[in-house]
Amino acid sequence: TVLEGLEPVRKRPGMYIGATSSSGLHHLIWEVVDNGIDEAMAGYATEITLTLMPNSLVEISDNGRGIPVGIHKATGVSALETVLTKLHAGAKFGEGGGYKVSGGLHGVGVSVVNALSEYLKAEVHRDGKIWLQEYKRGNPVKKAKAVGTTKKIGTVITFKPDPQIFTELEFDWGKILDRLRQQAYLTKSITIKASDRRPGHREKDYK
Ligand code: 0RA
Repeated sequence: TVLEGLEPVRKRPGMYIGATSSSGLHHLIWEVVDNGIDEAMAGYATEITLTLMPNSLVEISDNGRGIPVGIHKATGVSALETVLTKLHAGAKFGEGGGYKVSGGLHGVGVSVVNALSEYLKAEVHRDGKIWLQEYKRGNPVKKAKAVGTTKKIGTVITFKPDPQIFTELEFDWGKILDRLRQQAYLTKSITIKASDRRPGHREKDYK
């Protein structure tokens, strides 16, 4: 697998997400949701939740396998940090170094979301532990560390798109619901729960 840093993404965001307008902004959401959909198609995730919060903060969780947290052979850092800080050529890798081809047709990877986020937090529930790592503009603030125990399994990604990159920072609830409705329809085994916690609070579930 070819691994590259995130500088090219911040230099030429349009090459990875098409645009830095509203369209590109929403691409960040599609990318993370598509990873949850991949986990559903692989037979693991059954639920994806999306929460829009004030200040363009978005939280997307899935109950898939959780991004692997073990040390990744090729990089010497956790697989979690590798997944979030390296561009990969369309392949997903697990703890063992094996990889699977992403089910997503045009997924560029969550590392692109990280590169284009002023702030991103990854929380992984795996093997009874909660793992946490935060990033600023794609750079880890610290190493990933276990911060507690859990009975759940899955991934929670919270991010804030970078105003240095995007010309539009307001997420469009209607546009998001359209996409989530389609994804839920195409992926029979998934339930998608969406919540808008910006002023005027609204919610929608797709089964
Ligand atoms: C790399 C490898 C595996 C899963 C994932 C990444 C993964 C990424 C995301 C992003 C959001 N949710 C996610 N869930 C999983 C395979 C895991 C394994 O082999 O155990």
